[in-house]
Amino acid sequence: VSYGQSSRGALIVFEGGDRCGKTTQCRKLVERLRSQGVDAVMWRFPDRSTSIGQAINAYLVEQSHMDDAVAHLLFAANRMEKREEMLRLLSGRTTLVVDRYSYSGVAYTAAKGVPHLSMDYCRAVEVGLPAADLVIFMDMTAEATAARGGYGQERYEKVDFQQKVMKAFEALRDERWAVIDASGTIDDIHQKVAAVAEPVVQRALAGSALGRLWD
Ligand code: 2DT
Repeated sequence: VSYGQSSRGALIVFEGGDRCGKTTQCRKLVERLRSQGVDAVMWRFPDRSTSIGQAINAYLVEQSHMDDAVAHLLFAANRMEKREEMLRLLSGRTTLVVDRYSYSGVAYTAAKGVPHLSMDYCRAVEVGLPAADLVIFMDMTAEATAARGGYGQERYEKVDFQQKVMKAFEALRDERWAVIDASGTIDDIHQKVAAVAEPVVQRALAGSALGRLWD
């Protein structure tokens, strides 16, 4: 496992509000990369299959109540428990296309506005994880998503909360983010995704250094 410069897979993360089409775009990107001979797999966070993930699932479907700090730490722990496997895959030249990551972790908790869960605190517990080479942010207003008939039954799927999440995501943006208008057709969005993702995959395979959160 190395953050140094050797041929490796890319870590590509999709972020955005609920129901913006992230999952569809993750799948299509993985298919496209594979058809080009790139070894790529799709992951998602939270990973609801682990025991921590099951606790998170119960929280999201409102079958359980948790202190906000505990929920935050569980989401982070759910990534930490996958850290070694992520690094192993990346160093084995597998590109990971991930549906949500630490950026959601920070944005959703920070959006709650709990004074002791500041943005800095939220970020701190993610330290030790690899940074995404590229964050593809699927941009869509909370109102537009709701108008799509988007929201389901889960804890955070409410317009006023989603608006706060969008603000928190804005504060996290840096030069590794590509903001893509999520209101187009699936194919149009896919073309835009491919245009930003493919060069990043090639740079990783050529040996670009893997970053760390939040350098
Ligand atoms: P989906 O499975 O539909 O993407 O919804 N979340 C996610 C957090 O609050 N913190 C996190 O670290 C992550 C990864 C976003 C999962 C919901 O969980 C929220 C929506």
